[in-house]
Parts: sequence; structure tokens; C-alpha cells
Amino acid sequence: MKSVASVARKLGIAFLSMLLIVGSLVLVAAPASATNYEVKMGSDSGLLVFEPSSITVKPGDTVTWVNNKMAPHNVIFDASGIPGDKDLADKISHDDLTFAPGESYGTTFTDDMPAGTYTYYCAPHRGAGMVGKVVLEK
Ligand SMILES: [Cu+2]
Repeated sequence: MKSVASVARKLGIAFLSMLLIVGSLVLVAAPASATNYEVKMGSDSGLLVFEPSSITVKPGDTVTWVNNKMAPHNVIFDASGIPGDKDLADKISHDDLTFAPGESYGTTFTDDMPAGTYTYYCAPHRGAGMVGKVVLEK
């Protein structure tokens, strides 16, 4: 009886050790795999730009566009400016115009999306040069 109990205790300890190891791997992996990048729509000084205008991301990262100055703004990707088709361009675009400072929306760049340069623009200010890009690296 005593030996059964001691085997059970050893198994329990082995199981808990496994949990600790797996748990620590998850904790180490999680922060590295998802970064949120903020892009201002309209610079602090009132220029019609995305700031920063170029961002490099890894799969799992999110780009959040935050309305800052000189609204309204939006974020439009189209098929000619991305390494993907129209469906993907529509899926990652945000055509709703932001008016209030602080309004925001985000796009997560996922592993099933092709690597490459995703260019986008603000529809009301495209002619003024309000364009940006997200480079997805794998
Ligand atoms: Cu704009």
C-alpha cells in the first residue's frame, strides 16, 4: 500500500512539473508573438500624414490606427497595393470615416496572409499624399 501511494505521489509530481514547463513555454511565447503598433492619423502638427508612415510587422501583430488631427480619415487597402486579392483588401480596410480624436480601429496581420508590402491610403486625403504602408515579414 505504501509503495502505491509513493508511486502515485511521484506521478503527481511529474505531472505538475510537466504543467509548469508547458505553462512557462506559453508565457514566454505569448508576448513575443503579438505586438500592437499605433499609427496616428494626422500628425501632432496637423499634417495630412500617417505617423509613422511605414511599419514592419510579424504574423500575429496588430496595427491600430488612431484618429489624431485633421479628420476625417480612414484606412483603405486595395488589391493593386497589397500582395493579395480584393477580398483580402476589403477585409483589412476600414472605410468608416473617423471624426473624433481618439477614434480607432485595428487590423491583425495573420499567418495566412502573404508576406510583403501592404500600401494603404486615406480616401479623403489620398490626393494630399496621405498614404502609408505595412510590411509583413515572416
Ligand atoms: Cu485623412
